[in-house]
Amino acid sequence: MIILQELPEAATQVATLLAQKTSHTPLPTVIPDVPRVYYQTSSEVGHRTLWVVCVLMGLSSLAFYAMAMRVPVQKRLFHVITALVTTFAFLSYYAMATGDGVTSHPYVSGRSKHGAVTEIVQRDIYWVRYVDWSITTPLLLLDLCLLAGLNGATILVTVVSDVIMILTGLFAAFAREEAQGWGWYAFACIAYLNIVYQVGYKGTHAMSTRDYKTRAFFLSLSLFTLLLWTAYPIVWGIADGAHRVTVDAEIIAYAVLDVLAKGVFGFWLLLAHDTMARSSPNIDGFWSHGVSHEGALRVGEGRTLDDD
Ligand code: RET
Repeated sequence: MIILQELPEAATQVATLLAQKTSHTPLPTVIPDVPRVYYQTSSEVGHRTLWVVCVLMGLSSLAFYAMAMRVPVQKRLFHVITALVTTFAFLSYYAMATGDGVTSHPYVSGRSKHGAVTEIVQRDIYWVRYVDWSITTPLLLLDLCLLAGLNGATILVTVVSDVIMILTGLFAAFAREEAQGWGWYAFACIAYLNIVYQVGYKGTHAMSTRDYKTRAFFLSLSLFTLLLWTAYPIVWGIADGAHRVTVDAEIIAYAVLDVLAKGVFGFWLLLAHDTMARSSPNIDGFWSHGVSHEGALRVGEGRTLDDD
């Protein structure tokens, strides 16, 4: 923590000097209480961590695109979704490593006996994480939902809950009052519980008719996801919520979780998926062949709208 402003002391010195010069009209000796401002920011350790994860996400993306090219387009859905996840993570880590996507947000860290604010801390918030999560977590959930064979209605509810979770998490991070922030946090946790219910409960149910190998795979991958995802609100609560750990510690904690939740998750899903290639879904239609132009009537080819 760096003390940047020693305003009360400076103000005292200025007042004393001025009082010495103007003997006829002495200045009032009451000095307003100016809160001290401290800054919580990352150091070299955090900076290096961000670069390491940026490189890992970039390499994972290349590996996932290469794996996608080795299978026919009909079998590429999981590869494309997973490669997009790490691509977005690569971009967001690049932003953070180069000093973008971050802003300093104040919170009150000290009050006098009478309740006046005496200390303010300006802590770095990496808002680009929330942009990343609002795109990548729905894609990760889509991987799990498609694997479980969940229906469209359940997938929509899951994805919307996820977006609500991330947006309310963002509002929590930028809350003006502590109580308001924890209120947003509570909404995010409710949305998260709904995701666990939709994917965990309904997903397991939808899986009951599938073969043993696919069922065991879904169960272990979703358990792995559940454990990792549950760690995010815990880290958030300790770091952004209660401000109990440094910005570097927060960066490292999210770095480990992100590598596991995106990189390791992706390799696990795609490698297992490739070994189960015969039982994995074959997606034809628009995904593999695009829009069919056969029999389509085009305005401007032979007839015009004026002919009608
Ligand atoms: C927040 C804070 C508010 C409460 C909750 C949260 C949950 C976040 C989750 C994030 C998952 C991120 C992943 C990223 C992958 O790289 C927004 C931290 C519940 C579950 C999987």
